[in-house]
Amino acid sequence: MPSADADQAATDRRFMAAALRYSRKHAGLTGTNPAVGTLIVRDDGNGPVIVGRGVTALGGRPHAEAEALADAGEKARGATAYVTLEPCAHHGRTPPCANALVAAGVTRVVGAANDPDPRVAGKGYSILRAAGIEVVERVMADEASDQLAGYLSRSVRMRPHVTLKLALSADGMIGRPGEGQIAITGPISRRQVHLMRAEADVIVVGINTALADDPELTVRLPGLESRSPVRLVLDRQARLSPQGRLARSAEAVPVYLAVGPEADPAHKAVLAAMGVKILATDTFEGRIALPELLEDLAAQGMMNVMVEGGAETARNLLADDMVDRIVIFQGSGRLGADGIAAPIDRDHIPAGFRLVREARFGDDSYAEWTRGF
Ligand code: AOF
Ligand code: ZN
Repeated sequence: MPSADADQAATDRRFMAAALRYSRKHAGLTGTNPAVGTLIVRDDGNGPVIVGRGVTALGGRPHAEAEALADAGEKARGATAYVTLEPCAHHGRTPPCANALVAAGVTRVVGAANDPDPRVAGKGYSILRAAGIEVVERVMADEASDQLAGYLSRSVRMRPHVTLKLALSADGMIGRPGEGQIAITGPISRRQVHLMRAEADVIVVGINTALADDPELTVRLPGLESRSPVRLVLDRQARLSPQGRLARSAEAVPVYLAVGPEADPAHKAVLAAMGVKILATDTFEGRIALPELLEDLAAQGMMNVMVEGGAETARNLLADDMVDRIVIFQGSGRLGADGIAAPIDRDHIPAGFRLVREARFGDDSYAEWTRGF
């Protein structure tokens, strides 16, 4: 017979997993605020039942706890709250969530990730404990930290979380010289990539990819078209073509161009007139200084960066140790020995990364590695 404690731990993990899944509802839609989830659960003798749920509202406020408590109403009294991030302790537009949980009569709080925001950082749990509430910390903390990686990275390291996404052929190529975009992976992978884009704040490509592939880098999934993030091209010399898809769509979905001091002012002016935002960036050893650029993006509120190519950009980011997650979609077709070799493949994942997910999308395989920080 499992002990009561083990039963409780299993129940806590089950509801925290549900809270984490539910929190994804607003992933990418909460500005600089983390997308948190809260479930209010009570057991009146017939087993635990969810009586209130909430996620951080669009734009970041109200917070998830306030939404869930409003949903639960009087049923929150005597209930357990599952929160994917430590409840806040500071006065924003609304009172601290920790105080709201106390006022609502919640008797037990189960938390996942701790909040590094200096206004919170342990104070949320202290408020709860001081009020006599039982607190259990760090339940499914790794999963929560993974989901909140962008927020945590920006808060702790002052830079966004960086995902490197690659589409590889079966023989480890990312394309063929001079052929632009060619289908390497199938339709299910494509939709997955678009979903990843929808949850990112900015998509990054190098200028060679922008010129060779003429990509759009938007979200083209039914119902999610408005979720296209900023598109950023690393373009030291400002070579982006005004005739290309990126420049031509800059009024509809923002395009940023990270340029070095040597970029041609006339060309910059042409692109700026089309709505492209020029980011004057430091260069280092003949290329855009990626750590500084990432810091700038974090200062602008960006938490999640997704890098879509090409090989040189990927190599530079890896060399600068700026990659936090590696995602590889691998198709079943071969491109041949004259293809462009992948900057990294499944057999050469850098030390410190661990495999966290594997899947099959139609004929393609998918694998994802992350590292903590
Ligand atoms: C929570 N629940 O759902 C979220 C929290 O600008 P403010 O006042 O909204 O504060 C932002 C901070 O609030 C953010 O840095 C993080 O510490 C916390 N986010 N806290 O209790 C939530 N999104
Ligand atoms: Zn709060």
